[in-house]
Amino acid sequence: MGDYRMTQFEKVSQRSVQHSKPAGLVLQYGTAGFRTNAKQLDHIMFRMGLLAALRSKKTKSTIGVMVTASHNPEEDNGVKLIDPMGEMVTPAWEEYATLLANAEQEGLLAALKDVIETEAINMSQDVSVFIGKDTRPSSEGLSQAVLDGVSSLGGHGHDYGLVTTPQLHFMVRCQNTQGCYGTATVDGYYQKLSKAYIQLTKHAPNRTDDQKHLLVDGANGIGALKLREMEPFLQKELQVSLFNDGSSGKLNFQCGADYVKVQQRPPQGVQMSAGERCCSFDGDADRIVYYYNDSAGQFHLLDGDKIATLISTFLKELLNQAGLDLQVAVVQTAYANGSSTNYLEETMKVTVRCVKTGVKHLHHAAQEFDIGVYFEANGHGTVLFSKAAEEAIQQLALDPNANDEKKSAARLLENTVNLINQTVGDALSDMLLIEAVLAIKGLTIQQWDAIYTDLPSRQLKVKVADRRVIDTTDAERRAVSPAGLQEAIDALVKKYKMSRAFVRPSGTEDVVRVYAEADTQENADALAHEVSVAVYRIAGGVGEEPKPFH
Ligand code: 16G
Ligand code: MG
Repeated sequence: MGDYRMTQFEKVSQRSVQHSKPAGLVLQYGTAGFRTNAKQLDHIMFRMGLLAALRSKKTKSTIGVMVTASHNPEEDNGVKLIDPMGEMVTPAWEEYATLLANAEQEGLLAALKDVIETEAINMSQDVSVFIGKDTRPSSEGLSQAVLDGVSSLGGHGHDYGLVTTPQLHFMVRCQNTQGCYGTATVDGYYQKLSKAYIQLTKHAPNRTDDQKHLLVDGANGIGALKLREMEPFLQKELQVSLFNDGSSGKLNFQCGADYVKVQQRPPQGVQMSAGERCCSFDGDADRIVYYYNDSAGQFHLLDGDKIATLISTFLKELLNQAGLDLQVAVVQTAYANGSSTNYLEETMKVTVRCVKTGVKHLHHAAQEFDIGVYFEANGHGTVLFSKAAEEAIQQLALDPNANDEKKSAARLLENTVNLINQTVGDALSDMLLIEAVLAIKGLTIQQWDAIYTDLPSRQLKVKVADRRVIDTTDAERRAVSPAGLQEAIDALVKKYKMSRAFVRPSGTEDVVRVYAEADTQENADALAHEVSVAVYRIAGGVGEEPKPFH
């Protein structure tokens, strides 16, 4: 009984040949999806199009696929999947992604059928996939390969073209909440955020143009483009000088949030005067860090920890004013500066939770609280409000019996909720929130910086033969293997005051990362170096032994 029409699977099989996998190539769906040199990714993109189509059938929802390699160099690229509520794809499906990605050409259909069977997917269900890409030259062709994958399973792919990663997350959530979260367009995103921002800045009526002025390093990426697009919506309530806007410089090269955070120095190409407020986005605009130079020319970084502190303090004060009994918690990783954790716990009296590196872990933990503020020190973060918290805030804002002070606080909270992209960390949204908070509280960047003083820290990386020999526990703060490594670290840490150090295998690069902090920069540098040497000796270092930092 031959069917004269081409079956779905024949179509997949035929199209997949145009996106054939290099035999033997093995790639992992890592912390933030697949990420490697763009030349190796065409088959991955096609297959992620297939997987997104299946995920859409399974969840009967719109799924997102973002083509980006974030802060990696321009020649790399990558892809990540977005689940129906705009969050990162669920771990079980990360495994399917790795499975599909590594099936050799002749085994692809079998791997696909495996997923369909395991998940009992109804293949007659419709498919809706949203696709976005960053500004890398390779993103154009690679996003076409995703679309090819979606359509070869008979699905409909909506191509949003150039968008930031958080914009795509936002639009997926809008679509799957039938517009409750906002309108699933880039304009809908600008409208929702700018409206909330302008409402908030009404509570800071006497700002001068100087106070509204912000220097932005766009990392020569998509964030620069989208900030330009958004500017008219902000009605001059934010006045931006945009640097590294992509018109001449190279993506992420000596600029962007990752460069500034890791190097602890200002980006190239930004003209900063003393005391001026500056921020940097990363290459897909899901991270932001702030910084300034003081009058002595000294550089000061305000990273994710400082941002989490500013935002959680602001929220706590508003909740107090509103008389709302909602718990605020802050979720951090092992990279959080010890001073920030101390300040949050001891002075602010907020609950602090430490989890493994990677946005999905932070996001998940933050969901357990009424209000969960999460930030990685590297500047990726946002705030999650439980449904009950949002309802309590809305109710109070409308309550005819509530006094003016409470109502006003509730309205501020309401606008804060609307300004925040609750799907994922978002440089544009975080920037507007920070600007609004500074304006309302009347804080300069120096005053914000002075809330607590960071302990000096240093990050290094070590090359080893196989980084999987390192296994960690306690949210990556202790190494359980190889034997003797943790004992060596403990002994080194004891030599310094106010010190702490840990090591972990990177999820995105073939290296082991080392973090150390101590009472002085010299000591933090020395401790980081000594721990690097311990890793090199105990965990199978390759190449030259790490040299002292200076
Ligand atoms: C990815 C993660 C980021 C994490 C970083 C760690 C997402 C969206 N991004 O960029 O959260 O901090 O990896 O990289 O999850 P590492 O494992 O190489 O240190
Ligand atoms: Mg990023």
